[in-house]
Amino acid sequence: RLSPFPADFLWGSASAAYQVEGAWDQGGKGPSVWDNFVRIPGKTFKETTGDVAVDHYHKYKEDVALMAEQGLKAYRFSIAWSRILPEGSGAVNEEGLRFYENLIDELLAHQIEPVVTLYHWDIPQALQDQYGGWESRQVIADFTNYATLVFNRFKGKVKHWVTLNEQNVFISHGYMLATHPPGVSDPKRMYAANHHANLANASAIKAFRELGVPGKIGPSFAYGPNYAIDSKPENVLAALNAEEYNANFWMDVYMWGEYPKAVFTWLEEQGWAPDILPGDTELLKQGAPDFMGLNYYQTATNAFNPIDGVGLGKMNTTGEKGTTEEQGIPGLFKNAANPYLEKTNWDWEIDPTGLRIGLRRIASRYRVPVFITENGLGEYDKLTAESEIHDDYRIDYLRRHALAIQEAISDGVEMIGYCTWSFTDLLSWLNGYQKRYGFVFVDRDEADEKDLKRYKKDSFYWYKKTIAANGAN
Ligand code: BGP
Repeated sequence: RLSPFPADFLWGSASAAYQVEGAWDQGGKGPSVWDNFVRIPGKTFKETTGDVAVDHYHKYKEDVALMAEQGLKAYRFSIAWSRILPEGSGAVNEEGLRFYENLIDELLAHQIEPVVTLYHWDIPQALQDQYGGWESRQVIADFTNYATLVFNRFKGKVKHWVTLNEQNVFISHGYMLATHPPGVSDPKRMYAANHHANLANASAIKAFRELGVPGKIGPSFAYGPNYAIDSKPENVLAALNAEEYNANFWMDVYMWGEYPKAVFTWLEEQGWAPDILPGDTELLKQGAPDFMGLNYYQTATNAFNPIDGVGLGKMNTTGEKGTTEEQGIPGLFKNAANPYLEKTNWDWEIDPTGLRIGLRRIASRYRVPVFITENGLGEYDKLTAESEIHDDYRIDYLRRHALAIQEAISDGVEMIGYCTWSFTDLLSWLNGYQKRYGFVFVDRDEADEKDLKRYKKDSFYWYKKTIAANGAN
């Protein structure tokens, strides 16, 4: 029998500053690494930028009114570090703080809980130029100071805080796949930057506790639970390797302050291990989060990969089905298509049961409450002549994932809430504006901002009913 959702379950939706705000050079904001990266030819789909995005910076009241109409309980958004500290540290831009204060007050006036992400990939360009951003230990102090400023300003108003969004994604894409800023491919640099991000995360959580900020704090991790392609022992081992390298490698550090031994030994053998200085482990151990934020989109299915097997492969960023390349770590594992799962046009496998499996694994490994901070379906949507959007595929996707959460709750997993990705349509980092996720359609495409008018999709009304009933219908 299914247990009901808790009475205070946070039915929410999420976004990130760079993907919605626009106003990239307005209101005293300094440039972030993304503002620069999108200007390098060939880096994003059709050279799309977030310069204007969906202009949430100017239209936030209209967007909050739509959230209120839907009955949303929580809205997760990120603060752009360089809107608050244009140089990354030092002089504070009061106008930037006021923008977020206005947004938070507007949400609270409509009984919507603000869930604040401190970092969703947009480190100030000034810090990248000064000392190489995440590659320098200086980032730990600068991130902590920025976090402290924000904690002090918004404490009491914000109850749930997210430190870093998808450290595993911004680090691996930034320093290995070279598809995110700074766009390099160098494992030694990657693991150093990653170690500093771990320390910055722990240091911000420590500061949060020392300041006595009321509420809960944790990172949001991009979790894709791993399956073996079949029961051949070499393939089962490959899936175990993948889970260890792609998930435990990050979440063990968040929770326990230590890297998994097998991975760290491998890093040492490769000559890629980060320098762990005296005091690092103590700091990491002081940064255990109150909850694990999980962004769940899909599972990964794995198979044996020989030592001369596949390495990095290209992603599908065009929406042409079947263009994702095989990839893996030679000698450890590779990804394989799961014959039981359907795929989106961007080759993302649809797997609601995988969410239940992932929630069970995380709850039993770490014994912390879980907050799903992202989950959703990126697809082409069509505005009809009657100004409607019939996204029944998205309703089906979300309904099945909400049900998987309810099943996990019934299994005993402690859940804080569920934020869908996303509330309005927004910029998909590498896929432009044609890959849409929102409940609210925004009329724009890659080249043309059009009028940025908002239209409610069918899924908007479905989620409204689901929230009102406190459960999927
Ligand atoms: C997550 C990010 C989001 C969002 C989402 C969808 O990794 O945290 O910012 O973009 O994925 O991804 P995409 O836009 O690539 O489809």
